[in-house]
Amino acid sequence: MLNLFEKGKKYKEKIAIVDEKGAYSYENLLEKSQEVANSLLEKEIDLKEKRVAFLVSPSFDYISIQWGIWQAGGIAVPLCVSYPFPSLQYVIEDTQAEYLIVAPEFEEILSPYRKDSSIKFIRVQDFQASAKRKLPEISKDRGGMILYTSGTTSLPKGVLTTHANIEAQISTLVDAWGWNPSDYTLSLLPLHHVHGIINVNSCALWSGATVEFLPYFDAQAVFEIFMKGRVNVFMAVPTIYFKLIAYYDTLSEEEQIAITERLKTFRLMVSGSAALPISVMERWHQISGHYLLERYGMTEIGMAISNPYHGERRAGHIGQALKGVEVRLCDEQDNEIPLDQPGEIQIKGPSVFKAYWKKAEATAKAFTVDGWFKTGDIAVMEDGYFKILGRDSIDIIKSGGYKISALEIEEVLRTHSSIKDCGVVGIPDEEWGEKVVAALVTEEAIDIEALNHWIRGKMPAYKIPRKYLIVDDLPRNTMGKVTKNELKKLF
Ligand code: MCA
Ligand code: AMP
Repeated sequence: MLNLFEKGKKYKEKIAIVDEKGAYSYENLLEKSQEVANSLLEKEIDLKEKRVAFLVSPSFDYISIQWGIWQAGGIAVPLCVSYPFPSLQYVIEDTQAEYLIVAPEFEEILSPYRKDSSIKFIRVQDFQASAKRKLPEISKDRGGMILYTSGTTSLPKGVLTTHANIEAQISTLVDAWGWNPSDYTLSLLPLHHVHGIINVNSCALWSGATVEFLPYFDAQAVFEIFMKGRVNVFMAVPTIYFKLIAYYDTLSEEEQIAITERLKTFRLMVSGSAALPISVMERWHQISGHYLLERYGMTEIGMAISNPYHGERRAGHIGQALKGVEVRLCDEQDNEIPLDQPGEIQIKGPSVFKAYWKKAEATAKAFTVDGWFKTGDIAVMEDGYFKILGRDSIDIIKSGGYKISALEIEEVLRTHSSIKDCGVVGIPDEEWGEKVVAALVTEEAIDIEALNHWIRGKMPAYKIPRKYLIVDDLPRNTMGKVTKNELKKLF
């Protein structure tokens, strides 16, 4: 990761970050992150890949801490600000984090760790200015970050990327999308996922650009920031574009004209993390004059396929392989097939993650014998552009850009005393991509409001079912397995 900090030194005086508290130069960022590194190291020379979990809202502090962990030789484990305690606990304990850095607003929720002798509880406000000291030399094959992703297992898996992986993920996009020091981006995506961490923040800061934080999504606030005239690069998930369009449509003609004029001056607008509906792409083009650049990626690989920066951005398609990323399509036996036939996307290249954290079996299963990463996404190439056709597992749901495991939700629902059995599926939804819904077989009458309240204490809001259906039994095949396609039809 050293290149990120080296590049920062080039832009010392420039504004790197704007947050609720103020504006910070690259020099401020380098100083603060060195302070964080010094404090973490104390008397040690190198954190040697110890896991450092941190729960900090998107801000200058967040980036300083992330950079500080990297510079001290630790593995950064960003925690999601909207998680209830059990979800935070899972990540902290699964990574065996030895340090927990906590912003004031999250001290309460993480207070159970305050007296835990196995973890060092550090308050953000306790980082002190200190004398500069030599920071460790970190080889790029060392672990740099663990992000959690849901999948076909009931519990999320930690995706371990090395400094080299992170660097490859950033530099590929910087080149492909023309990032440069005059760019100014708005960062509003959650910072426990690749989209916000790599595509937005890290690409901008690698390039000497400015990142302005909006720590929560709000359509009105987004347009207000746009109208200040600085932002020229914007990246978001399709749900956000949907919500921006809905809000724009409520404005007066005069306000709409002013916004449209402003958006036309942007350099780049990108959509990803889930399929961009053609209707959203077309409407956004009417509003902004921009064809959204749709790209395809995954926590395990960063970005792999992208519509061109220059050239036609084709609706309903994800584009071509990015430079440095090898892409092939395969049949179920992992044999490569021609690109004009539907097959699983498989990926190779320096941006592909190292391993699922402490899950050797899952890691082995995710790769072919000759080292290709199996994405589970089915695609085909049409006239030189890849198009996603679906996924190989019905148990993976994409809602609001978040990847959600149906199995994880089912497992939690089954722990409820009134629920005998259940089945969770994603059903198509214009705004969210898919909506999580659940069919329940219950022991007794169940109060849905109370159930909702109960489940919100156990998992983040974005994972909870939006609709429940009480059924006598779940549809099953002759083997007794729940048939999820039949289940979907019930909704
Ligand atoms: C929240 N709500 C939902 C969902 N999420 N309803 C249905 N489906 C959902 N998925 C409900 C909440 O419970 C709440 O209702 C209301 O919507 C507002 O919630 P809030 O959290 O405030 O929602 P929001 O702020 O409007 O969030 C929408 C959002 C957010 C901004 C689109 O979902 C988001 O930030 N998504 C981005 C996720 C992301 O970055 N994914 C990248 C991972 P109530 O008031 O009743 O509670 S993928 C990735 O990194 C790969 C590499 C890639 O390719 O990018
Ligand atoms: P995540 O594991 O959260 O990183 O999500 C990665 C998944 O998001 C991929 O495996 C795809 O299923 C989906 N995805 C990302 N970008 C796109 C896109 N442009 N179109 C369709 N699906 C996408």
